Amino acid sequence: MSGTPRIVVLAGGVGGSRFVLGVRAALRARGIDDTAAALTVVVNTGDDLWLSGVRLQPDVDSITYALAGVNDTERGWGRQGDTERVNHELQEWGAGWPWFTLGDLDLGTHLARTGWLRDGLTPTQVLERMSHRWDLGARLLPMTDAEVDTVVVLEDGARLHFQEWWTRHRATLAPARFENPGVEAASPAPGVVEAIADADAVLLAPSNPVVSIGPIVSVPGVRDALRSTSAPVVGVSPIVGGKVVRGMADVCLTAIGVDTSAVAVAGLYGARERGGLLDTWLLAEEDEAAAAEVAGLGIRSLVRPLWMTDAARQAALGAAALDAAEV
Ligand code: FO1
Repeated sequence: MSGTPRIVVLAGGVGGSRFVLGVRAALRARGIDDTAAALTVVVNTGDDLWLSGVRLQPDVDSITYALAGVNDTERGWGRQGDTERVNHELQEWGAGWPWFTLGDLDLGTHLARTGWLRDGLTPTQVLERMSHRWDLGARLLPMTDAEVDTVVVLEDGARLHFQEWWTRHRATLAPARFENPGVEAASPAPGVVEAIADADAVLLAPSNPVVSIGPIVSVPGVRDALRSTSAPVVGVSPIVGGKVVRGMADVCLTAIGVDTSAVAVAGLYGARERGGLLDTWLLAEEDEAAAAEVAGLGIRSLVRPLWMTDAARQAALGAAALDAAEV
């Protein structure tokens, strides 16, 4: 391919940021210096919430911090070397949630964002402004400018914000279903549909299929854009050897009646030639035996190492995804 390729990645938080780092590294390795012109990341905002008067965007921030190199790689969220003075003070006031930590540096991000939202900027404009501080090497777009949070409905009908279910209860309360109130009326953020339509490759990061990729493709217009783009759509399995790589996606999959297997997640996304989302599915070497079953779904499968445990492996996976899309 001559010129700058246009790559779109759909991504959630931790798995999403590692994958985006890998794609950025793979683009650089191909001699593309201006990766920001090549790489657009459509980020899940279904995890977002208001807390203590500020707007939190956990997946947006995880990806921003990771691309900037200021993320806490141990915890997987928040800023490296952050302190918790303000959080202690909030606890003393009985404000916020006692089981949810807002780091001091991280709070600076939330305050800046909230101020700009209050000034009348849209979430897309806020994210654009936030992208100037560091050389991220990617353009970040929220999936929508609408506030579409995720609600977990339990078997007994109780309703919890996703963050309470995930962080406080560590996904131990059996969910009956997940809801994104307001998503039916939401529109994709400006630039999302255009980026997908004009892309040379669309990549689905190995993020949680239910609460990260799920909300993005639930925004009316995104699924149609994925189905109609002339770009190949390549997904990366978040399941390796029948286990989630990180996080609690298995509980989410069980709740919607999908097995925790690479084939079942491929089936959830479906083949583009049969009205679904995928042309190609990258499967882990551990799941090689499932390749024929994926092919039976109408999806081409490629077996590749999917562990993203260091920068070299992230870059190799990014390169594998670009190769799969013939970029
Ligand atoms: N995750 C936790 O497990 N505990 C926390 O106290 C916590 C605080 C937090 C603050 C800001 C932020 O952007 C993310 C935070 N996370 C925390 C991560 C987050 O709850 C989830 O991991 C993601 O939403 C899932 O993608």
